[in-house]
Amino acid sequence: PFLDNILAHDTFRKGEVTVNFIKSHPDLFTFKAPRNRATKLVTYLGDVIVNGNPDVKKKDPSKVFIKPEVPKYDKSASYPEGTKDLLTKLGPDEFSKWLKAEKKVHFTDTTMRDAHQSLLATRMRTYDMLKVAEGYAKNHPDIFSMEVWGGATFDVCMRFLQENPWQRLKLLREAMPNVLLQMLIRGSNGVGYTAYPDNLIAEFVEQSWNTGVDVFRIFDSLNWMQSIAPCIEHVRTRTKGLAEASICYTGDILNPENKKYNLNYYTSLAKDIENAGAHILAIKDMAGLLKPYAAYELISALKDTVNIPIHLHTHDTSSIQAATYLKAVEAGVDVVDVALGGLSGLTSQPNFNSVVEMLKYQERSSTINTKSLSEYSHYWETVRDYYYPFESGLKAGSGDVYTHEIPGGQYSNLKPQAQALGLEDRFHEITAMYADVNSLFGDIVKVTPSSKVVGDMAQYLVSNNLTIKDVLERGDSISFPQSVVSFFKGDLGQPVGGFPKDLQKLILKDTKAYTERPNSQLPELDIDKEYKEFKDMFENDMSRTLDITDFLSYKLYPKVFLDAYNNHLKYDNLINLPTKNFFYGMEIGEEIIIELDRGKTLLITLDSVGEPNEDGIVDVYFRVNGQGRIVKIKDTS
Ligand code: 3PY
Ligand code: ZN
Repeated sequence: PFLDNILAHDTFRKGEVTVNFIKSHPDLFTFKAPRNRATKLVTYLGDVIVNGNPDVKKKDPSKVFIKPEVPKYDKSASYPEGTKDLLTKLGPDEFSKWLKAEKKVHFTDTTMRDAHQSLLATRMRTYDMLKVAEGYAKNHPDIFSMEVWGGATFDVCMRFLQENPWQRLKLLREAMPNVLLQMLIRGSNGVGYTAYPDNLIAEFVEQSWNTGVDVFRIFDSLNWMQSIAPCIEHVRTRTKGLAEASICYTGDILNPENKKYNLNYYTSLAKDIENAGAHILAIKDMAGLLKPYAAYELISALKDTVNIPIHLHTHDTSSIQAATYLKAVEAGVDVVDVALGGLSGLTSQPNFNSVVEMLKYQERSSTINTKSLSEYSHYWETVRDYYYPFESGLKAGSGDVYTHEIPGGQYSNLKPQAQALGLEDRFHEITAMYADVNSLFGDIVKVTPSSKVVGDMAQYLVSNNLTIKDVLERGDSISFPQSVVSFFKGDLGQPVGGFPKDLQKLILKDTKAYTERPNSQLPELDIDKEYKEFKDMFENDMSRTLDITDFLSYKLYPKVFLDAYNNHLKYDNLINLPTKNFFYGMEIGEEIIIELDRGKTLLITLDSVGEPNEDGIVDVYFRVNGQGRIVKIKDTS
């Protein structure tokens, strides 16, 4: 309720909200005293039972869910030593040397970040991860790292899952203390879609490390060193973690017509990354364009160029990326990214289980236990079903990716987006337009957020029945999407080879472009002052203590944070609610157990659901630990 006032306010709608705005409008920020936690949870359940979860657009009433089986492990056993212990022992510089000297191939498991970001619109809940995190870390201490945070997960956690991303990270850290935890950070854009002040990103890096991140995979959406280098510096100065900086791979180095993104381009970028102080070099093949023989050439050349270990990331959109890993291993790659079988393949990473098998009995094979991997894969296969509304509908690999070059995560989102725009029958037109827009923009590196700009433009042109020719001939009379204007202004930095000048004029009209770092246009944040103001604005509310990490969430996503906070006041922390009930409510007679805190549980039963009265209010009858409780819910259908 209070949020509606805030969101309707002009300042908020224009996206100009600051802490000062909050100070000068205390009337908008009066929070109600917290109610009892059990009542809040049944209010949430009542809401979903009566009105549905707004994020679930199409519910299948005939869906039958199978209970996921958590693989067995010894709860009382201590954690075997893993890479996290080694990092603590050696420190990041020596750790980097150790990794490079390793003969066997190492693996990063992306199941808890990129895999579900790329297959299930990032909707995987902490609840399902925590069920297996401890056992997985105990059974697989020999993995290199678990990618668990960053990228789109930060935003989606708050926006759609009513979770606090920092709490997710903290809990995963506690459950997996022995192996490295990894995050993806978009250089100067942090985990957002635009540049932030440098000291905000530095603080974000420090707090991420404090909460549990060990490996920071840093990239810039245009491969711009001026955005990558400061982030490497933050990791080196503010943490004892590993700075893993990326070259984002695009095009095809073996194509003789490719003059821009050729082998020289990548080796020179890699050298810059090493010189900037990275501990590891990542090849981030976000669209899955790195073909097997190109991988061999690229990795061999990079090994001759830099002294740091090389970590390869890809997406299996074309369905041939296991072959790329094979050639990468032959060329000496140090670590590869894989996802557990049940969440692998297509727009996700190659299948962990199968890649380990591929290398078995070979000189670089690893010690990973594939029988155990299989059990965890079965778990994820079953869990995945609970997320059926977020499946992309892609059924097979596609060689079209070499033409349109759409990153994995974006490709699986594009179909539902096209549907939402009423363009589902024109999906292939959109992907073809994506390629045309990329050429129009001068062939840019496409990864979040630059990929979003290309996607926005392609959808805009198709939905308005405009062509590239229209843009070139009468672009001065077309008003382009905001993200496109902002990109051509320089807000995401400078693309390789610069902007096409004539097009830039057509798009910008009277707006002036700049070529400095976007961050240099942004004033430093007065963190102490603003953090204090932030805490003051919530001082009347006692439902949860806010700390510096909440302040960072708020600075990165003000509206989304306030929204999530408001939901927290209304529903309490939903992190322990089973996924079935979070998305689909409860059936009559269903009993669920919710663990509030360690050892404190609620047994909730749904007895019946009434009919709406003349005001549209529905009585929902629960029993909570045996006591009857009626919740009144407004039917908004
Ligand atoms: C992200 O930035 O979220 C990505 O996964 C880019 O590939
Ligand atoms: Zn990826």
